[in-house]
Amino acid sequence: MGGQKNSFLRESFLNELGPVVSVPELEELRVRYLGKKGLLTAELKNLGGLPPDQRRTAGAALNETKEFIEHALGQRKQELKDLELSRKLASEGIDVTLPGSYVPPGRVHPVTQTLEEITDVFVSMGFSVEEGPEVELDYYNFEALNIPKEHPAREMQDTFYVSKDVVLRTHTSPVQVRVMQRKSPPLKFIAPGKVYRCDADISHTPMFHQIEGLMVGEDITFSNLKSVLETFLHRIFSPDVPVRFRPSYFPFTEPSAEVDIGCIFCKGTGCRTCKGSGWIEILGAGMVNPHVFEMVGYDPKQYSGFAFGMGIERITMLKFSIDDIRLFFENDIRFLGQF
Ligand code: 2U9
Repeated sequence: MGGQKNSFLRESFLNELGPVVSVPELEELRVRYLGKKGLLTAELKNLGGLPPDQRRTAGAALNETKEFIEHALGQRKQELKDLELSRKLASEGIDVTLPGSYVPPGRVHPVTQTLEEITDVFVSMGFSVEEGPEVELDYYNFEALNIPKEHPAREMQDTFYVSKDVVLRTHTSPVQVRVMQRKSPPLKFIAPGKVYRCDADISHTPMFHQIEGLMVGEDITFSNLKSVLETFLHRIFSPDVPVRFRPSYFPFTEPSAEVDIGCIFCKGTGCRTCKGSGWIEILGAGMVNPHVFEMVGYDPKQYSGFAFGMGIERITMLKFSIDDIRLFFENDIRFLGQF
């Protein structure tokens, strides 16, 4: 009778164990057999009702069945855990032989490349680098540079006015004024940065980049200006490029000059880029106007200096043979990726 019960219990347990595929299901099964109200527990409780001679053998048999069930549960639990682990390993595994996903490398913007290259040349000649605000007082942008309110130069530069007295700087020259107000000569620095003019066509954008330079001391002459700019142009273009100075006019320099290089495309014979002249204008320059020195409190009898300015986009266009300035600001990576 007891033996039949035991083999029935084992058999029904094994039938139920067969389809168990998860640890929670296994726990349910354990409770059904070994829990407080479990099938085997109920049989154990029934032992008390048996005569003492049967109780011992039936008890021993039930305990054996209990051990059998516990062992089977433990074994299946381990199997399920192993299975879960190998599934996890398979799903989380990394195939190190797969090709990586391609991340296209970024590039330095061509205008920034030129700006850095020009800056490096001047730094190598002992110039330091100064910066200043892009939203500037009318005073620093015009007044202090010998461009008074009624001066025609104000019409030459189409300006973005923020208010009556505040403008987006039209050149980086206000940086030089601010530095001169702060420091005493000798001075030798460049001022790179963004400038703004209300102008837009194939060779003008409302924002572009300039580098201006200033050197002030007791005996600074036009010869110093010539040698610094010739050295610079030879370093940026080529050591044998011809350089020429033409007389010009700027309110903030006197005398003033425009600086040309021999056309780098036709070598001076005349082409579309140099409009047949054999020369390309690259810089403006001159000796600082004594009025500008007076405005910042320098004695023009004691100090002299030279200044120069150039547009970075224009130089970048020449270096990379680009014919439309607007390409720099469209942010088309098919264009930018070429430089
Ligand atoms: C101070 C005194 C003098 C800066 C100068 C130029 C000549 C010049 C243009 C080149 C092309 C501007 O980007 S561009 O349109 N610049 O021709 N700039 S001299 O002279 C200064 C600056 C500051 C205090």
